[in-house]
Amino acid sequence: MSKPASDEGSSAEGMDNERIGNAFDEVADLLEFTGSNPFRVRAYRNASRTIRGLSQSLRDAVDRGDDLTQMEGIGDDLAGKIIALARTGKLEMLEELRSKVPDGVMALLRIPGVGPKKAALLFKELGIKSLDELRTACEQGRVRELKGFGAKTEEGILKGIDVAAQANQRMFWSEADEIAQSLRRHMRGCPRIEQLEFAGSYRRGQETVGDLDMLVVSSEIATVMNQFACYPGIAAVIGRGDTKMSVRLDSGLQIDLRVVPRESYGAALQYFTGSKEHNVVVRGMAKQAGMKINEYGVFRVDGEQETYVAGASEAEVYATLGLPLFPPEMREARQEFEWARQGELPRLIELSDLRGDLHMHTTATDGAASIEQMIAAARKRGLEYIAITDHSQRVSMARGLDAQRVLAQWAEIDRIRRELDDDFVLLKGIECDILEKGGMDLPDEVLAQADWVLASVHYGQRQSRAEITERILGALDNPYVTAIAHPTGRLLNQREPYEVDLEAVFRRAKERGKILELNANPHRLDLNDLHCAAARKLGIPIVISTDAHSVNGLDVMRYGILQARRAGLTRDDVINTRPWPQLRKMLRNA
Ligand code: DGT
Ligand code: CA
Ligand code: CA
Ligand code: ZN
Repeated sequence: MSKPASDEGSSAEGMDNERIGNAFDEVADLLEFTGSNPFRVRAYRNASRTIRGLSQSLRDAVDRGDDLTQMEGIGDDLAGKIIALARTGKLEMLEELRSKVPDGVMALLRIPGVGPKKAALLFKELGIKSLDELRTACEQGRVRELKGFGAKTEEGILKGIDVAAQANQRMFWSEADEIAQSLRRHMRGCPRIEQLEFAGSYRRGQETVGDLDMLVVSSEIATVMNQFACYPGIAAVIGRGDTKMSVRLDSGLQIDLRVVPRESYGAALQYFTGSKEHNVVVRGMAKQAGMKINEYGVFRVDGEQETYVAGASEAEVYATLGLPLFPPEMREARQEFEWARQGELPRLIELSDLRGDLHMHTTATDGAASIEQMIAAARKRGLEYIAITDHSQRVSMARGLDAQRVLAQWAEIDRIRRELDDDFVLLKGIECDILEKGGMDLPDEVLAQADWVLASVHYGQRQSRAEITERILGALDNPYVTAIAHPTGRLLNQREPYEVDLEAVFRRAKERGKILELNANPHRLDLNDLHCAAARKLGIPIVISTDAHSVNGLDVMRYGILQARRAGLTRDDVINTRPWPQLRKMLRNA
């Protein structure tokens, strides 16, 4: 067996053990679905289990030309398929099988209790090709008529369809975080764990998470896995091998556990934190330096000889390449290597840098707490100033404020201010709608009396790109508007951003000295990380706001901070890190 021309190419396009295992499982599902010989189906399932349980990388084994048939359950045929998958990432047979089965049918397999056989029956007998079609068939009572189904199964399927539909979606980071924290508490019940960390997109603070990757250092692997297996809320154990175990929770989230030895912990953490793109660059640098880096460690390569040089901590792994310990949020192969070359990473913003919150609602509109309650909660969280920004009249569902009511609220704020200590500042604000036809929802004479005016689009989100862009540019031209709130209107997993020419918005914001909001609500998080980075480059100030509608709503700030860190923002890029006297001067100059 000859070595591939370039290691880098093969690993970038190739697959690791998990992906090869996934491919074999899919082959097995498809074979079973198409009514293939059960022995053949089982051969692929067994091979998948063997591969997932391996403690070494198949990619490396293929590179070295190892004899794969030495592995349990792997004959010549399967060995050939592993080589193809490791080298090209593709398997001809799998492509062919996929082409025989309509898209969507395999989604039926995600329903708990529906395997390939039942799915095949649903397809052949009722012509069902998607989750939606299956839901309709269940509701019409057609599924219970099938042989081996019955009313109970039908009911179970109907429930399971929602689970399956969810399994397709990436989870909000905030929800994944709750699970990660509860799982961490659960794993504390196992005294044999030396280290535990969650890697992957979760650690990088991505706004949504595909699955959770948990790393554990322990010498007692079985004990750790047994503890994991009894975590409440596990719907199924997907696989359990020598060092790796995967489960799916009732919520649909998959969790991969890897148990690694102490000397590999840093290397594994680095590898599984990713991103993949970041790791490709790191591996390339290692190669340049005559080294090799993988999830087991950093190795000096000397002909056939590989000597372990580092791996216990991430810092030492990076240090062997002369690289700094990148904060996980930076690891996207965007600017981090350039920063490292220049000798210094930016000091990313932290939650404790924030001194104020400039977007929140009260009982005057759709909030659940009074102004006084919001003040007390903000103080408890260490803030020095807040702006009350209730909705304007156009948002009638939230009983938005007309000119008279907002002026009354500001009079009340003046009264409260007189009772406040000097160390806390309460601002008269408003979240004023940008009307569908353009223009602001409140007259200029009213806006002129505010300390802080947010402008936002809530209605007419389906207008054309030109119309929406014009509306926002118009708001930026208004001398009393301070900032644009949630500038793209997206709701993660639910609503796409509205059509808007953000470049034009950024240019105008820059010209007019306006501020753009990063909304910290974990379901919004607009601007996204790339937008924030672009704003930073242009020197447009960002405000990170909670948009709280209750006292607890103030706690979402940390999600906004994560997003800001992914964008590379520092304290200086975010205006609500400034003490109030400084911020006040900035707003005056604006
Ligand atoms: P996710 O789960 O879709 O939100 O995203 P990640 O980044 O958590 O991806 P995941 O769970 O597939 O893998 C975790 C990390 O492991 C990933 O960020 C980098 C590393 N990794 C996984 N597979 C590969 C691979 O085939 N090649 C390389 N270089 N790295 C990989
Ligand atoms: Ca992941
Ligand atoms: Ca994973
Ligand atoms: Zn709001």
